[in-house]
Amino acid sequence: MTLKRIAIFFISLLMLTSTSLVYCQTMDEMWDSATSAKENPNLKWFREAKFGLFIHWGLYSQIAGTWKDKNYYGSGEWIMNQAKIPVKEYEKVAADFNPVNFNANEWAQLAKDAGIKYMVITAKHHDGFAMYDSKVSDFNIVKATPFKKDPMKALAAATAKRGIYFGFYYSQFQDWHEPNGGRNTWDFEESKKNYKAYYRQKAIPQLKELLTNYGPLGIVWFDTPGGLTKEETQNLVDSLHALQPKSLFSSRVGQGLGDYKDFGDSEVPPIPIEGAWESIYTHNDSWGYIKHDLNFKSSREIIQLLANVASKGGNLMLNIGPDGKGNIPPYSVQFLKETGKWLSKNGESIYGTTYGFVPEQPWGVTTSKPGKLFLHVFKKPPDGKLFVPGFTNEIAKVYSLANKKTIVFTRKGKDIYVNIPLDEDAHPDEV
Ligand code: H79
Repeated sequence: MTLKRIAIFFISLLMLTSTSLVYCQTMDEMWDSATSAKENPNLKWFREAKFGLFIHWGLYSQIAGTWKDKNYYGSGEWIMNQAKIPVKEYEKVAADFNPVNFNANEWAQLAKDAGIKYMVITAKHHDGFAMYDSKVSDFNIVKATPFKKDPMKALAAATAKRGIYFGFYYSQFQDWHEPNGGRNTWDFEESKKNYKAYYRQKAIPQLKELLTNYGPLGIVWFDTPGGLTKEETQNLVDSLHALQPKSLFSSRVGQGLGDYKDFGDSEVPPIPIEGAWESIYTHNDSWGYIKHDLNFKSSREIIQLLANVASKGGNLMLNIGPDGKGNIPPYSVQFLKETGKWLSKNGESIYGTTYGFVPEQPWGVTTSKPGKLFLHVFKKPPDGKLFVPGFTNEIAKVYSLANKKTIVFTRKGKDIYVNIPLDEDAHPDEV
């Protein structure tokens, strides 16, 4: 038996500038078998991508969380529902929606600089407003607003140019604009609704437009299924897959018929999960733009979230909510760029990895690649000795990923202790 050696990387996630990672090499065979299971070949890019950008952008971005002098919190894209705004009044917002600062190349370049590998944007949220040129319903950005252009065309081109996979979010069941759509109970009586008619007249034809007119899509991201049986959902999936055979469908298409799994909104599973999956997170506390919500996660928090999700084997799709003028909130721009800087040095510990075989520790989490273990250190132990339990593989080398400096370690039975350098991060709270 040949014991192949391990290299351990050490990344410190304490400071942006000195994120440390420990890297180990183990038996290649062990890792090969872990990834040999046959799965949908279209999932390969998705499993390696690790970092996606979710964008919630619609008429609610123009409303920005305030309706009739009352501020709403939580989910800006829900304001029509929360304030029970009648369809006729909500429609009027379109006359003021003119995102003149929207710049597809800037958005796509920000994603690129942030180290993002795929982007999913709301083509239609629960409010029923189409953010693209739709022939199916006039309630869309081209017909109903002074902007008159299709931003999705430009974004599809700008992402393709940069090698970023592009996808649409589409609310297939909830549609508060339509008498037969799901969940508008303040304008329309639930008992009189004919969901099938809504699917036939709006949702399916619009999905067909989106899957036909915007080039190859990486993902179609469905949300909050309803109103269809399993068989009807299967028919929907089949008819859409025929238009985009390689596109992945999110699990919220319903009835267990998605290609990969999404957990609840803003949820990371506590232990590693097999198979392709994704965690979605808001950057502040809302998906859609709310001007009084400035509770943005710092780049350090984003990086730790990304590492944490990767350490359980999944992708992080982080959301941003551009405003009604088409500006991405400045904190999102800044913190995404800082995340990208960290990834440019430490990306090897994220992209193409899977969960690490050392479970979550008080100091942080682990990810792995064949022959390598990455220790993501969020919190350095006060004595500078990082305890890595149950580690019996032969170790070739332990070093810092960012600066490649070799790090000393000691073995005690089945455990190892890695001597990580103590630096300015030792201060718990520098004021
Ligand atoms: O698009 C985002 C959400 O709008 C959507 N999924 C993510 C990706 C979503 N649809 N439904 N839900 C989430 C669950 C609904 C939660 C609610 Fe509420 C709790 C609705 C009313 C109370 C959240 C808080 C929305 C309004 C207040």
